[in-house]
Amino acid sequence: MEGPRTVRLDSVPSTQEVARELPIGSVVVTDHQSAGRGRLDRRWEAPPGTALLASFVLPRHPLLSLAAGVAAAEACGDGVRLKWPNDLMVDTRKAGGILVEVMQDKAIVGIGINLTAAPAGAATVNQQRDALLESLRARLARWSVAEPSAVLDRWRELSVTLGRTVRVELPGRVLEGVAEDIDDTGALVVAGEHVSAGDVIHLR
Ligand code: BT5
Repeated sequence: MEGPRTVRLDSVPSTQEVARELPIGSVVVTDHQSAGRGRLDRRWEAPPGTALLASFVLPRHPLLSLAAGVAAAEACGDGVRLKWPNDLMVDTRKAGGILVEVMQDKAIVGIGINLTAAPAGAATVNQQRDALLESLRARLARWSVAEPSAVLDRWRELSVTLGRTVRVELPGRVLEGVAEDIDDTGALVVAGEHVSAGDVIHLR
């Protein structure tokens, strides 16, 4: 079996599909995606050469999405915080996102971070792409095998969601209340209810 690889591509529909074929420890990075994906069939848009666009092949971990958020926020550095479940935020604006796709024997962690351009209303992170890639690689290697309790504690420290009044769209209804905590599974606790998937809107 071949060892981990670093694959650099000028352009690709999405780095996620390339990464699926590679062993744990590999990374796929590109200048441009023609069909970059977010969660739930949403699009991830970045003009060529303006963003870090990478997919990391990692071992599975029960809190991988939060662990990847922690790794990415730390790699981005000062002022970059986390909005549940895993948006990278600069103040109130989104600077990056994370898409975790779990396979039988590994997981693909896709990370997009705006560097020199961002869509209207979004933010950029002031970092060099290659330096950020290396720092991300190191932090992901550490956090993807960390104790779940350590991931949860660090996520809480980096969160801009906890303590806020939020709105969550659930199937068939809307829940509003204070985001009190995340539970052991990574679900957001809003007014006593545990929300395991979805999008939150920070109110006020
Ligand atoms: C995410 O989805 O935030 C996960 C994004 C993951 C992108 C990486 S890039 C490398 C790898 N290969 C891929 O194909 N994907 C991964 P979600 O939480 O669903 O947010 C998507 C929403 O963010 C969109 O519907 C837009 O509203 C917004 N958006 C799109 N592009 C953006 C950008 N460059 N900056 C900020 N917001 C953006």
